[in-house]
Amino acid sequence: MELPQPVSSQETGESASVLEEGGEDKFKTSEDIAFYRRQVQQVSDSSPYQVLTKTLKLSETCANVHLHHSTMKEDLLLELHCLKNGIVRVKINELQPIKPRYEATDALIGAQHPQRWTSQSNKEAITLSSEDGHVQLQMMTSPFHMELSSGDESIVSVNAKGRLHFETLQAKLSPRTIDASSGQKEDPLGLWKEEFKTFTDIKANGPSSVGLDFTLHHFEHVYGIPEHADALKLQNTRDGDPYRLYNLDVFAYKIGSKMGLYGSVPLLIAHKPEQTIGIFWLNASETLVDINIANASQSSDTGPPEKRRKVVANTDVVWMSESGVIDAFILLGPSPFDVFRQYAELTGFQALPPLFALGYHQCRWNYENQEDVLSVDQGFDKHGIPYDVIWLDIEHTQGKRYFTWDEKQFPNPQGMQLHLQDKKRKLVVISDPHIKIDPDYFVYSEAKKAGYFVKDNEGNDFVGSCWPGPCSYLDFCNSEVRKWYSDKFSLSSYKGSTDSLFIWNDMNEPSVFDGPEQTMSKNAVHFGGWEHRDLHNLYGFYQHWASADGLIQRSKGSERPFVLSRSFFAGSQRFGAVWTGDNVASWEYLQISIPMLLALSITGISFCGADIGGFVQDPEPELLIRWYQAGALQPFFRGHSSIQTKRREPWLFGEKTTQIIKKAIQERYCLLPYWYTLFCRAHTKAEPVIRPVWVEFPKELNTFDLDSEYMIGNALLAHPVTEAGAKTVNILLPGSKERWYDVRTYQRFEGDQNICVSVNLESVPVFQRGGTVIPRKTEAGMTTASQTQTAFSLSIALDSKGFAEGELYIDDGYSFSYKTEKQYCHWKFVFLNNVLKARPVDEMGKMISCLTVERVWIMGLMDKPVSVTVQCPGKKEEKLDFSFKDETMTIGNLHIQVLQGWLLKLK
Ligand code: NBV
Repeated sequence: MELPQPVSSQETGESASVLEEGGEDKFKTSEDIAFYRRQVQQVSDSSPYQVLTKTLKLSETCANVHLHHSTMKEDLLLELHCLKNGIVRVKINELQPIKPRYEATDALIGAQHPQRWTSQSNKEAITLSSEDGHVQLQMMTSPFHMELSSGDESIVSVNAKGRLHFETLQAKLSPRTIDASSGQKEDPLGLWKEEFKTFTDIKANGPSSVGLDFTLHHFEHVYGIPEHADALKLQNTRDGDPYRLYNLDVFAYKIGSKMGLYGSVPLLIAHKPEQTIGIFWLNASETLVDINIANASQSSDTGPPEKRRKVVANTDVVWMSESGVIDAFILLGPSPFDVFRQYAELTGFQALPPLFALGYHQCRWNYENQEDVLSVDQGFDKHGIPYDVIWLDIEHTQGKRYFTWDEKQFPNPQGMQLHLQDKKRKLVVISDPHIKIDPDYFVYSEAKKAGYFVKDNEGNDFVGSCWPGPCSYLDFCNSEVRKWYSDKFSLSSYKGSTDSLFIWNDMNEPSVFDGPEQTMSKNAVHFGGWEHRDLHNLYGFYQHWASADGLIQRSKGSERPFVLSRSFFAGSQRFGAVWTGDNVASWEYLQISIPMLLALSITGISFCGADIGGFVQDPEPELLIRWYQAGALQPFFRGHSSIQTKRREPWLFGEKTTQIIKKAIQERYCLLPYWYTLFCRAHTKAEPVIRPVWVEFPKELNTFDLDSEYMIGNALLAHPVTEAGAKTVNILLPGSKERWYDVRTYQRFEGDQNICVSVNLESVPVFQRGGTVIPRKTEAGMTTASQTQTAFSLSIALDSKGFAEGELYIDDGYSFSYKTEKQYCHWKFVFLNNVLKARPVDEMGKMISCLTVERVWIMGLMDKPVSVTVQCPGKKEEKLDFSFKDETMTIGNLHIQVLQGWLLKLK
């Protein structure tokens, strides 16, 4: 690939190496990681830990017991919690650490709800049973390992492979760790000092890594642990190439790699036809995950013969983290949706986005000045292409000083926003975490004075190079800094901002151009004395949090924020959206966007997207078209491009391309009632907005490996075209009892078959599942706000029993009044026995809406109805005109108020 040139600006701190594609040798491989080498080297046949049975204590909330290391003579404290919602928490810390070890509890929300254990013990084992009788935990005492079962099924073993590893903190340079007599190079195990390229990591606390293995019984399909540019189904790492969770700025990252990218969610989901479970490893330091999927002959099941026959495979998962404690949550499912809910009850539900954020976003590094912004805005109007938000990247600031404007290029930012506001459009601007060292820059001077920057290991402000040159980095891990940063978004502080300006947090891994692996040195120090190594993966999470809070406070708590963050951790879903960073304009990156977004979606982060068109390099028109079509079917829908690329607003590639892109965007806008309803379900029920096909068809083995197609909610199956020159696409329509309908032609297909459909440049294969009702808008409009008065349509796809159901959620689209005043309506539509009924999902919603349903079409009607009538409350039954063709009936000109109990009867 051709290397893009660095941006030319003398002031900035960028270097050519920042923009090297793949830039792989900048980053570590597992062999470069000392704690990984140590843990792998120490693998032995059996665990050195034993349970000290006599120390067992049961309390209201947990069971505690000591684990004794037979050679090191050190004791650990094991805490076991059984939470009411089907979660078992396994916590291991030092019994008496010489100083506290970091716990990533900010990722969690609220109180857990423990239940009591009862116990039985003998010399060999302690058996714990949960109060409700659903969970048993058998703890073998020597060597220590545990079997977790629910009912009669053994589900997970813990430490069965003896990989419990806990490096207890020691006083500096204890003789145990430096063996001077070995004659080897100083500290070969990287205990107190680790070198990588030109960087030396001096470890103030010495070795502190932790690790533990989990055997997942009879599971051979595992997913999750984003972010990796790889297949959805996790691969065996027997080759010594573990999945890495370490947030890094990787420009034009390599596909098919297990290296760490911008964010991390340490949640792994295992699935088999009968059950889905999750392991959530709550640790914010660098983490490596080894996966060993053993095939049938390798798996050793010692259970009774009838169970042994059922063995397919076991998957061993070893989690290893550089510091902190062991805090693992085993989510017992049993369904995929149970796992999603269990995880959300720990880390929070997806924030409900303002409606505009589900529209189309137009971004570029950079829109040069306000004329440029206004002419792009006008371009959308001129071509009749809907869009909601235009974005400004780093160049809009005065020398990369966030919260300021380049006054030459943007002399009237408020005027520009008011102009956009008139058209009901928004502006998003970037705000990165690095702060230019400049005593005349108010953000710098205030933070400097208050001591709000991360420190280096000598107690000075940490200094690293980034876009503005030498910078210090805000210590978002300190709640006081977050509060202060949030205040920076107030209209009085942020000059030139208005309440239609929203935020983008980039470079928050954090990216430090001259740091090891282009990030912050692990021995930098945060508030509370924590080393950066302890919480690295949480840094971006904290900035995202502070920005979202800032926008909420700006509106005095009344309006929903929109903040996009590049870096993330477990729980980031509470603050807004994330995207997959610096992808490339090639077909492979379009393809990989699907599994990447699915992995995020099943690990709680529903609001996610990938740069449409590819950030780096120039897409040919066909790729751009296909990317728009795919992006319109993904949750966060933003076109974005790097400063080195050619301009690519949708109308720059000729009339045909413009029209096809316009159609894709318009279709997205028409489908927004469905997307918004799905976001409501993600917000309240933790259902991923887009989801792998196996989530909807958990028993269908042929769905378990699918990366090219996915479900949008439970009703739509999308298979975007992601191959150059495609003339046909092979699609799996799952489910032997299912029916599927092509959303454009209404053609019906039976499930459980592979079909080959012909495609042209305009085709986007999407199928509606029989048994569902999808709400749509009858017109796309030019913005989401312009749709407020637009009528709905309902597309009803019947299953083989002539049944269908679906929902519609609406609220004002921007405030919290859906929560504080129940200003929403949530309706359900059920078609049964030739009658379509509308009724509220719950009676709590108070919103009054006069919006109407204009059009209903029913697919899969075997016979043409003789007549159709509608009955609205307080009105006489009315006969309706309809048309019927190829099993599909269409009723237009309905004008029924959508939100009142009405009946549509077919005879
Ligand atoms: O701020 C400039 C870019 C931004 O456009 C992109 O989306 C981010 O992922 N940013 C990275 C920094 C420079 C990347 C080379």
